[in-house]
Amino acid sequence: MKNNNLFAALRAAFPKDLDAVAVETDTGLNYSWRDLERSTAMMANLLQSLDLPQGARVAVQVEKSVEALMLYLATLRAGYVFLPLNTAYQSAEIEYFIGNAEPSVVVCSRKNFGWVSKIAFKAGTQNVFTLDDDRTGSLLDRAAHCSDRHEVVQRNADDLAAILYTSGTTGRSKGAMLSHGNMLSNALVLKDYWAWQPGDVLIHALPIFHVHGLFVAIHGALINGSKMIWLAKFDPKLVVQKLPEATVFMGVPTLYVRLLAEPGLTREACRNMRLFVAGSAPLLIETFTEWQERTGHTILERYGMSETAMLTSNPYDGERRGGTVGFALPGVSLRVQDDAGQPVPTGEIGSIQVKGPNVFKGYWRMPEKTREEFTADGYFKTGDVGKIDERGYITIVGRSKDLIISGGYNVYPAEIEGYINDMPGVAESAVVGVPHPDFGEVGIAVVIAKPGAKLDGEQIIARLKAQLANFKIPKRCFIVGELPRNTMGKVQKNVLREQHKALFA
Ligand code: MCA
Ligand code: AMP
Repeated sequence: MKNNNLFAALRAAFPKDLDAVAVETDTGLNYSWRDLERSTAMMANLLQSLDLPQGARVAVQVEKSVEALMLYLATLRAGYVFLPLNTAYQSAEIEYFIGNAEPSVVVCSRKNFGWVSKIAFKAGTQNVFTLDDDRTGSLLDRAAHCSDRHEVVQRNADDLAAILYTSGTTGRSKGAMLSHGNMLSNALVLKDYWAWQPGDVLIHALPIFHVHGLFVAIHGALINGSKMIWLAKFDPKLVVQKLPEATVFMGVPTLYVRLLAEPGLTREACRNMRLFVAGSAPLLIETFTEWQERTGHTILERYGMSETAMLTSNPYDGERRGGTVGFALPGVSLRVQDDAGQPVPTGEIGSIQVKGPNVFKGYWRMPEKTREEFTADGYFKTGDVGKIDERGYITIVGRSKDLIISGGYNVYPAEIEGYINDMPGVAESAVVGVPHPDFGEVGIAVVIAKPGAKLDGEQIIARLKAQLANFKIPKRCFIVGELPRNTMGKVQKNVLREQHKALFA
């Protein structure tokens, strides 16, 4: 029987020479393909020795490191479900994810072990390991005693491989369940569509707890047997320095904006580069054009979601049109519908819906929510609003979901408003996204005080910082007498966005 474990496909693409460099780090370490093979075997054996139930979740909140990458691969290899968590999440956020996902294994950094393990044990997790970005931690200590031989566990295409939490527009985050088949189909399509070649080298500069860095970038390189230049953190100077040794780079728009601020970004520096990919947030046409002028390269913009991995892409050969996200990828059906559920004419705006082998299996333990997000004929409602021009290029013009994308991270206003509304003296609040030169968009808060209460914007921000991941914190907080409302009494967020649109201009 064919093994549909995603790891089996990635493993099969390793080059013949297992001693060649697979990952080169910014601290001067070289990991060979054999290292990846052996270490993932050892970690997979460790996980399997824990006697975990079928479909057990392995929740991981650790700094970026090659060992963290190995842990992801080992989880696949052992047939368990990987649950990556943003390192910026604080205790309330982690408590929710662990409580909701009920992982059998939690891996965290040593400095967080005290509070993370408390949360994990309370939720019934029996195994909590540490892993730090200096190749230390109890996970590695334990794995060191395990065999480096391991047979990849048999998985079906529909078996779960990962759960990615994506915040809900109302209430709490939903776990998008992705299968081995979802991810492998997407990786294979992109390998072809972006014309990955022998000898390609990827600069990996993104975090590894979201689709872009974890799936698009890592699967892309591995399924092509390509070396990665692994940067623990995005550092524009270091990226520019490494460009001559690389052929492929992937980033959210903020990374391109920051790279353009580097005088060293020249045609000469990009002489060996083949492909620059952007996504996760809208790429401004100014950035697209300036990049072309500075480097001679045309950024390829693509569009995707946690629930679907990649959906559309500008072409590799053929015109890459700035401001568009290109065409639906092979195998993806994409349509634009009006509110009545009818297709809109070419060039007109409507809701984007998609279907394909990459579309997720539903939200973890939320069958109702899952049903709501699919149409009767099986299309997933992306919550993005867009149009398709006469040549078939798709443009995202907005979002029907109330979501701010800041530097490639999603911020859900409802979540932040909930925290602000719980503060003493607050009557109501509204969080909206406004344009920002570096992050593309950032959140700001507009707050009304209860009668007689005195509020201070700075204090509200300070309180939020103590509770939430840093990227979610509104960059400014205004105390006002009233919020603009429509005749139904609903807050007009578009009016607030308009009022504050020049705040960071
Ligand atoms: C950091 N800060 C931010 C953000 N990042 N504020 C708003 N939005 C952000 N994204 C703030 C911190 O709160 C902090 O503020 C200050 O900036 C410095 O923090 P630091 O962590 O040092 O920032 P940085 O290292 O400069 O990070 C910026 C970054 C990072 C490199 C652009 O945000 C990043 O890696 N973004 C990529 C996200 C990503 O991978 N997205 C893919 C999602 P203070 O000092 O006040 O505390 S996958 C996806 O969306 C789909 C499927 C897709 O299509 O790919
Ligand atoms: P997430 O679920 O965190 O992966 O975020 C997915 C959302 O990011 C999508 O629904 C879009 O709103 C947005 N997105 C991703 N890529 C692009 C892009 N190239 N242009 C505009 N929006 C994008």
